[in-house]
This record gives sequence, structure tokens and C-alpha cells, in this order.
Amino acid sequence: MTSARKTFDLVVVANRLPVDKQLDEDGNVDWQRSPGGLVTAMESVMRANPGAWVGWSGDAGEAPAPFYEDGMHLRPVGLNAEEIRDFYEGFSNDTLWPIYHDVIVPASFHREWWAAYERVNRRFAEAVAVEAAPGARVWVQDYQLQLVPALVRELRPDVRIGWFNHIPWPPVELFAQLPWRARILEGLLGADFLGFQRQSDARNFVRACRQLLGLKTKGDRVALADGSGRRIRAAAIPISIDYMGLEALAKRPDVMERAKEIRESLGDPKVLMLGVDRLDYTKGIRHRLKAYEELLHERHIGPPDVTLVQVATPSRERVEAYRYLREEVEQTVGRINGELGQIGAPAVHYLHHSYPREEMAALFQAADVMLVTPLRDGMNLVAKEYVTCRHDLGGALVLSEFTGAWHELHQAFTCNPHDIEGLKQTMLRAISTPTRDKQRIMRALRRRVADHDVQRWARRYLAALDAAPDLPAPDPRGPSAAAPVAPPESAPLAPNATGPADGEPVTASTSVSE
Ligand code: GDG
Repeated sequence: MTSARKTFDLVVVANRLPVDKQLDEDGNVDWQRSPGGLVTAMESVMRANPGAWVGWSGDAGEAPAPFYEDGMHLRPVGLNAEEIRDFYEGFSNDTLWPIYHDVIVPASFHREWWAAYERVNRRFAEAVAVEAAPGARVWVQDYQLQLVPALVRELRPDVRIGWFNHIPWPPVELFAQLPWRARILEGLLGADFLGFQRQSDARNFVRACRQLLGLKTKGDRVALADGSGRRIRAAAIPISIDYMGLEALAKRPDVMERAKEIRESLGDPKVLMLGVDRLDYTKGIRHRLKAYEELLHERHIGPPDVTLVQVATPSRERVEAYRYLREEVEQTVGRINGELGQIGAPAVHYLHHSYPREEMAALFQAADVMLVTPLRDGMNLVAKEYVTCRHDLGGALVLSEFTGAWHELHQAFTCNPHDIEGLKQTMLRAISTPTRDKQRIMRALRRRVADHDVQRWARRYLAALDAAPDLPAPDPRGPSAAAPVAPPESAPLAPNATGPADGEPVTASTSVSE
């Protein structure tokens, strides 16, 4: 006798599972909860709706069997070493990531990377199809899985599909460089609802559908031309952090004690500046160091009174652009310390490790000035984490206007990291502004994050997904009001027949081939 296999009303699909594989002394596998914001957000959602999570375990090889962890059903997807290279390091992180971040470094295009991207996306979709209950909600995460919505729809037309982009969506002129641009748009249009960090990201997506696929759009909706009558909504639902959880951690006596210890071990500087980033070229670490170096050279500031701690968490070390960045940052730090440091008082404390959450919370509390200076960032959770940890209302946040976070935290000390002179002035202002003014700013920033935490983000997202109409209301004029047929995939960048909406300029035609 066979019993029906259990399926789930909510299936989250992300590149990675919410757990990291650890081996104990005897070589047994143990899964440890990874501390990311997405996991925390989903935890509260999944408590209310029993859910499954589909994702890669982080290792090369066969997928381990599905298992339960903290009430979540986890279904690993296996990637072999070549797929890690081509799908993950290649297409995801060396093709899509640069295109979606303003081409700060050039993107690489390789057809075998694309083939791996398609193959792996299909594997994720098949895993989802197995786990989803009839009529389930499927929530796909991020740029690594943009083909999954359409592939899931093919396999399981009964489910409701959402996708959320954690990174920016580029202007159409940049997105159009992608040889597989139409395939990606079509992959995403398999969803019922598409969520973005900023309104401009959602608008860029809608514009890409209009200009590259020739689809009709109205406001935040894209009408499909496949005869289904489906209209897909693309809107901003900015992600956040677990405010209550992090604030409680930052209020723990051991964490507050550790913050004091950190300052003492740095020689009790008058001003401690801090940067915390994955070591990624989007984060503006080089620009930040340049501005800091110039301030030191010009003797506006200097050790031991002022010092900078830069935590640069190791990231994507097998991708060439990341190796160059690491070399460059480490050379710069060496030069600054060599020329401007003192015995027992280096100008920069550079830490290329990752730390436990408690240590991060203590560092945030210890820092007088937090430097968040990305050239482009979907959101930047560090900015929100910093203000959350400052329950004492101390500290000052320097925040790049090119982060999603700035759209919510614009009372911060705003900077354009490309403008080194302006960045220097902003850093000095963050130091010299009177404490009472800084407290007022910090109070406002904290209120914003407290009111817009990650639990609210997840609730808003799922409500938008539930409200997304599958089909338009019947058109009283009959079926003749159908959208135009999409041009073939190789069509050049061109506005649709009815011309661009919203009075936007027509983009020049360019022909892109593989
Ligand atoms: C992508 C988007 C968007 C860092 N070092 C350590 C550590 N961290 C934590 C931070 C923060 C997270 O990692 C990094 O989040 P960010 O938002 O800053 O950046 P990405 O990794 O680029 O994330 C971004 C995000 O997705 C969410 O949608 O905001 O724009 O690029 O939480 O604190 N945590 C610990 N030790 C470390 O050493 N424990």
C-alpha cells in the first residue's frame, strides 16, 4: 500500500538552501541554519504556512535526500562542479551580476554558461513541481533563477508563482546587451507577480518588456501576447531585516560589553569608522578607501584619533574580477598603513573574514561612523542593521544614494561615492555634526526600519502575490482587444508598434547577436 506523498502550500525556491552543511568530528553531516535575512523572513512566514524550501546545498555532487530542519521541509538540488562553474560563478555572477549592476566591470558572455543556466533552472523547476501542493504559492528568489517561473508554469499551471529580485534591474540599454534577453524576460513572465527593491527597478523591467518583446504595458502591468490574456504585475516591495530580533541581540549585555572591548582594543579612538561588505566591486570599497586616504594625507583626520575598521567578507573568489578587487583593496590598505599608520595605531584595520552575528552587532555598536558607499546595490541590509543596533541613538550613517536603502533612509549622511571630494566632505560632516542632531537623525532612521521590517516585507509580498490577477476581467468589447504578437527573439531593441508609453524617449535600435 502506498501513502500519498506530502506536498506543500508554500514553496520557496532560492539558489541556496537556508542551511550550511557542516561535518562533525566523525565525518557525519550536520546542517546549520545560515544567518541570512531571507531565512529569518521566511521563518516567520513558514511558521504560519507549512512550507518547503528548494535550493542548492553549496557542494558539488549529487543532491542529498530531502530532510526537515526546524519545521521546514528542505529539498536540495544538486550541481556538479561544471555547473557550479558555468551556472553559478559564470552566468549568474560574471554575466548577470555585472549587467544588473551598471556594468561596473564588463560582463562575460559564453553560450555554454547560458546552456548551464537553462539546464539548472529546469532542475530547480522540476524540484518545485514535485513539492508544490495543488494551487500552492511558489516564491522564486533572485537573478540566478529567472527562467524558473515559466518552467514551473509549464509543469504546474495550477500554482501561483511569484519572483523577487534582490538586486537592481538594469536600464533597458544595459539589459539589451544580453544575448539571451528575450528568454530571460519570457522566463520571468511565467510568474503572476514580480517584486523588485525599488520602483525604478520595476519600471525598468516593464520598459524592457515593452521595448524588447513589443508587449503592451499599462502602469505596472505587462500584458502577455500568448492568447492567455494574462497580465503580470511588476512592483517594488523593498526587503528589510528582522528589526526586533537584531535589536534584542544588540541589547544583550555580552554584546554591549564586547562593543566596549572592541573600542578599547583599538586604542579607544575618538572616532571609529566602519565598513562591512562582501568583498564585491559593487560595494564601493575602493572609493571609500580613496576618500579616507586623501583625508589622512590632507591631515583632516588621522590615527590614533580616527581609525577605520573594514570587514570584507570573502566572496566569489573564483571569479576573476573578485580576485583583482581583493588584490587592489589589499594593496591600498597596505599603502595607507605603510604611509599613514603609526606604531600600535594602524590607519585601517582590514579583516578578510566572516564573523558571528554577535560580533557584527558589537562592531555596529562600537562604530561612530558607518560607511555604506556602494556604486550600486539592490538594497544594502548593512545600513538597516547598523541603525537597528544603535538603540543608544549614537553613531552616524554615511549612505550612498545608489543603494535601495537610501530610498528609505534618505535622512542619513548621503553621498555619491563617485564624487570623492563630496564623499570626503560627507565623512567629515558625519564626524563633526553635533551629537543632538545625529541623535535626531538616528531616531528617524530607526523608526523607519522598525516600521518596515522583514516580516512586513514577507507579508506584503505574499499579499501582492495572492492579489495578482491571473486573467483580466472579461473585456466587454470582446476578444479583439488582445495584445500584439511578440516579435521573434532576435528582434532588435525597438519600441512596440504603439510607441513608448509614459512619454519616455524611444531608445536607439541596436542589434545584438550571440
Ligand atoms: C543581496 C543584494 C540586498 C556580511 N558579513 C558578515 C555578515 N554579513 C551580512 C550582513 C548583511 C548581509 O551579510 C549582506 O547583505 P547586503 O544587503 O549588504 O548585500 P548582498 O550580500 O550583496 O545581498 C543586496 C540583499 O541581497 C537582500 O535582498 O540588500 O542589495 O546585493 O546581512 O550583515 N554576517 C555575518 N558575518 C559576517 O562576517 N554574520
